[in-house]
Amino acid sequence: MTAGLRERASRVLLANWQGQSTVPAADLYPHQWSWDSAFIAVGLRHVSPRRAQRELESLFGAQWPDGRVPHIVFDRATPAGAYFPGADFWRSAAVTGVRHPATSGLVQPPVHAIAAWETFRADPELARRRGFLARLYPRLVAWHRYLTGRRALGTGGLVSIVHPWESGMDNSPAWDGPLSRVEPLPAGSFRRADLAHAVAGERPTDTDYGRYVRLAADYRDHGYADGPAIPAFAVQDPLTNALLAAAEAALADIAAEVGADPAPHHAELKRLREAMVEWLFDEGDGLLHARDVHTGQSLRAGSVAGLVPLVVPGLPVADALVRTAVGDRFRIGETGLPPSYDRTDALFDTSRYWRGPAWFNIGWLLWRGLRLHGATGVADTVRAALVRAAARAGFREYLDPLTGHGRGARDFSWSAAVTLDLLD
Ligand code: 9YW
Repeated sequence: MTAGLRERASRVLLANWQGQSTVPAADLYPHQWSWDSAFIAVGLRHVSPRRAQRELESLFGAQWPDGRVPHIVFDRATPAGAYFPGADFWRSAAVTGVRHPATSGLVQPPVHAIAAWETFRADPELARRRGFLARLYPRLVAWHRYLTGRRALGTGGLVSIVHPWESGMDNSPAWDGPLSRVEPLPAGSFRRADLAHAVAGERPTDTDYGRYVRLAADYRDHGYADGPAIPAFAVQDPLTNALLAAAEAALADIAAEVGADPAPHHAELKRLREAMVEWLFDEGDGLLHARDVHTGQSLRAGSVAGLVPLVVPGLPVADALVRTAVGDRFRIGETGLPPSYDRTDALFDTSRYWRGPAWFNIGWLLWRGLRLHGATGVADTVRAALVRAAARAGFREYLDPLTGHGRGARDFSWSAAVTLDLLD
């Protein structure tokens, strides 16, 4: 059944390549997205190591002077109305100047150093000849320092995100509580371009969007300054902090390769790992939970983001997370498809975006994390299920976690990319 799958996945990546970077999905997401590019590079390295390097280089070419890597880099050739909120909404030139690429002002989870290291490993000779890591290393360092410096809101030294879009899991039920404090903009005050390409019942609601747009506009109107006031939505997210910790481990490898000192990166990994366990881990339910910066309260929820810390080397609570992953709430050992939300919870929804569906990138992260901590049998089940789903449903944006049926956009880049990596 997997015959030809590699070729089909490669064709998706080639079709979505725009010359310097790859769009997540041709119609729905016609620009470059930050964490998508990282997952895309991980797959693209099997097709063209040079393109995989370009993918990351073009993203970091849009890095802001303060070190942030924007969550969207806009393609000037794409018509303005094709995506909302577009470049005219974010007005990044007011901060970065008109000669800089037009971008959003938010960030996405920092999986880039992991992708850079994997991309290097695909063809070290080419990478060395092009100075790939030598040029990228200082930019990755600046990116991580932006997060640990400017986004260390709240106690514990963990990184905070200031918008649900920054979590990569926009409408996760984990954000329902803090979002309820945000007054949504009326639905008629903006035009949702996503609904021209997607089924409304599988997307965030208009009220969700009203809140997203309000938060983004407020951040923009404060010049994207991180402080002194804390934005209305500010949470310490386990997925963001876990990927940063794992990325510090990758940065240590990169540092050693380019002749820099890996020690600060090992120290940062250790610091983040300890803080995550101390502040976000809940022994009672064997999961990490986001923490609300405003209230200091744990946002207890059943988000799969709480399992992603499995990617962190040396995580002392890994066994508990594996038990949760295979337990009733996620059943990953049986199905192999990780639901984005606890399947036993009343809020679980098999088809609405990050409120239940299984996503390929999260599956890939869990596959890596499970292997890292010796749960190879479960990791194999995840790998087999993702490959089977891709073969049956195609490279869909997300999947019904109970049936494996495809949902959302077709020919979705990161779905094709991580499948290529799983097939390797
Ligand atoms: C949006 C592009 C992005 C992903 C996010 C996903 C969605 C909506 O699509 O965001 O309009 O940005 O939630 O994780 O990066 O694929």
